[in-house]
Amino acid sequence: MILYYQTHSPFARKTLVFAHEVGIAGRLEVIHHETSPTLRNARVYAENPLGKVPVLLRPDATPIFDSDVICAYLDTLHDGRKLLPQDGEGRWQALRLQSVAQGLAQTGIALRWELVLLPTDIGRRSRRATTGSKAPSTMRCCLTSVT
Ligand SMILES: N[C@@H](CCC(=O)N[C@@H](CS)C(=O)NCC(=O)O)C(=O)O
Repeated sequence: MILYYQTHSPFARKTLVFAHEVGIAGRLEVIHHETSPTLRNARVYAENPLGKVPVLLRPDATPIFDSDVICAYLDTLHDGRKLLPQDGEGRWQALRLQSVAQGLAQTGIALRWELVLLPTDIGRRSRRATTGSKAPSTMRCCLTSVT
């Protein structure tokens, strides 16, 4: 299987960490693909209509995307303890934690765009606005909620 990946993507990293945790990382060929709202990547768009990584290319099956979907799929490929239990309270605890991870990744990416990547004039206005932004407190709340 091929994983379209981007080293600075928390979503892509989540899938690779998951693969390591369940012991199947050796089955993945990880290929770095640079893609962003300002850099269209045709190879990524060919597999994911949203143009985003991570994407998992499966042999003899359609590609799948979205880190949560990829993690759920990877969890079906091993016989060990499932990281996403099928039922019971363990399932809701795992999905709760997954939501926190997803929220942290989204907030982190949004902050990076606001503070680092936006053109200077927009960025300057944005940085002023960020003083009252809820992003830092979202980060704090998410981290508190898992500790
Ligand atoms: N919900 C998706 C989000 C994936 C995502 O936003 N990936 C970013 C990299 S951090 C991306 O590929 N962005 C390219 C774009 O927005 O065009 C997931 O969990 O996989």
